[in-house]
Amino acid sequence: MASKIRNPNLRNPNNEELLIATTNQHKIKEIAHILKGIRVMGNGIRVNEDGRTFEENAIKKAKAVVRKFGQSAIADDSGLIVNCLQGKPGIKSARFATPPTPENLCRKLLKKMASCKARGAKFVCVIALVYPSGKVRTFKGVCHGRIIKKMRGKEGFGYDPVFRPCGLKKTFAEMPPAIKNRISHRAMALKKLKDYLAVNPIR
Ligand code: ITT
Repeated sequence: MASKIRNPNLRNPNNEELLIATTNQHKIKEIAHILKGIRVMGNGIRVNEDGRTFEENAIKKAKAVVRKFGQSAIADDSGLIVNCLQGKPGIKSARFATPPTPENLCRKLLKKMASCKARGAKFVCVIALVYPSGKVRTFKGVCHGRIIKKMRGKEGFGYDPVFRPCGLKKTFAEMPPAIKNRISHRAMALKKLKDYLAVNPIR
């Protein structure tokens, strides 16, 4: 359930903006960049992400913020699915290492994959849009790639230093944010949201 309020803006949301239910500042930055033309504001309420799927967790996060403010909100649940690890870390990507710094996450992943020859993986992002009426829409984006053997680059967050998208030579952490924000799982999901909002404006 919703427990801890982490964003100081929580008490004074601007009703004209699209609320994003996240506690992750990197996501807010990427979402704001990708959703150019739509004003966005992060409002994170920590929820227990105990869903079985990205969809369930994204809906749960968005619903917590909708309950708090009585206005529509979106949430992002995302993660890395690695083929040779039977889909792990998957929906548990944020909590795969302790503390979950990018360094720790990447190191643990590389260690677990030490003997993996096939290094295919994909990032998945599900954006949930929840209305005060309870109506829910979800939008999914996927970015296929490979896990390289050493961390490379300083941009981005999470597993970016070890993920190289298909057809490109650089990891997400080596490319300018503008490039990642054109091709990422988050960009794909948000493009579907944007297309939906163009036909179904919130107000
Ligand atoms: P919120 O739940 O508050 O939004 P979170 O970071 O806990 O923040 P998730 O539960 O969706 O978000 O966990 C997603 C994790 O997957 C994230 O913490 C990263 O470790 C990883 N991840 C997701 N998208 C990523 C990306 O674009 N680049 C690198 N790692 C990513």
